[in-house]
Amino acid sequence: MASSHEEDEEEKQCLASFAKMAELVPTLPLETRCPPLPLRQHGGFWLPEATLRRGVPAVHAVFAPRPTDVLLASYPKSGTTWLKALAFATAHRAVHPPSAHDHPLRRRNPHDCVPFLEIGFAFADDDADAVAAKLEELPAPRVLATHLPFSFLPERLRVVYICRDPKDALVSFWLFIRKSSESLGVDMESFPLQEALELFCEGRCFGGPQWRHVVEYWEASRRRRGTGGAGEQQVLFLRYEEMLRDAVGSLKTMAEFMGCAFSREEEERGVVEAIVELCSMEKLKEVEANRNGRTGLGVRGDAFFRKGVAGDWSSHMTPEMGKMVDQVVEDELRVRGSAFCFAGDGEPAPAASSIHTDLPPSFCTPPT
Ligand code: PAP
Repeated sequence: MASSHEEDEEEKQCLASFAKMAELVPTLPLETRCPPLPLRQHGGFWLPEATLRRGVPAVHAVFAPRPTDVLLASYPKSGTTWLKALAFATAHRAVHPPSAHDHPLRRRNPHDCVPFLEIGFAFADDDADAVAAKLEELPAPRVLATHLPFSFLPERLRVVYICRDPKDALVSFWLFIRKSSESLGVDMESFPLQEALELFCEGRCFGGPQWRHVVEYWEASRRRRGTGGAGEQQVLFLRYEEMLRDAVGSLKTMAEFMGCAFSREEEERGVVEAIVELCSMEKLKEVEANRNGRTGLGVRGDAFFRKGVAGDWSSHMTPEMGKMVDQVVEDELRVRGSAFCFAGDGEPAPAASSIHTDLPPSFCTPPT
């Protein structure tokens, strides 16, 4: 277990090393037991080799953030697809009202509406400049996504993070791999749930350790909320479970943070509810691209939409397996000295009116 001081040192060294990642990667610890990709450990996290080799350097050297960009960040299987749909529909509601029959989310997978930053750079056939040029072409405000840890991000970004119960994220990941095993070339015989659980508890999984991923963003959200000076990161920390309980309230908070709060007139017209409905599991599951299509990265569209509830881990893991995760997380958070709690920190989610940012004011024109 790394102490908090050791983790700070790791973060500093990690930042300094992004430029020479290509040389560094072959020397980093390797993990091949967690499909679908070989992982390397750097800066305290296990990330896909290609992400480290090509994705991270390009994000720092080629990607040019804009003040109006919104970056959606998450540990895998924490509600990214849902967050992408909600943020995209909110940011572009002037051009694409949620009721429009040809709304992009009625035709395309949310992952094809909101690209992953580092994954695009890591896995595209094009070179980094060509990928960056495509990002430049995205209509403003750009909504982008990442699974990178907070300490791997460039500065000056407005970040919305979504956190989920680690047990549900783990089970959702394992079922996702099982569902797409054919296209991912994964032999599930060698990846039973017990193996996934053990790797997860050692933090040796995509983006792991999950708790460290979450805590970095949570700490950033508390450090910077309402006090960020120009050029600083600002992080809105959302919880999947809270979003399930109150999707409308969460969306209003997110829109305010994104700089495109819903007007009273929009609220009265039911625009917020219409976006929530458009992005609901039921509606997204009906979309042909999400039923039978594949995303731009070749993954089955339907693999991203399963149950979408809190606590479903218990349908797949025994109570003992659940306790094992809880115990590891609790121990690790104690060693780090973090006040973070997955069950909630006793604080209600920040109300939209309590969020003060120094970021540009609303950049969306509400639909007329
Ligand atoms: P990713 O990291 O590969 O992008 P991500 O979207 O974060 O995946 O996670 C998928 C989970 O979000 C699935 O959870 P489950 O396996 O426990 O069911 C998926 O069902 C859920 N999900 C996808 N879309 C929605 C939605 N519209 N509302 C609620 N949950 C959703």
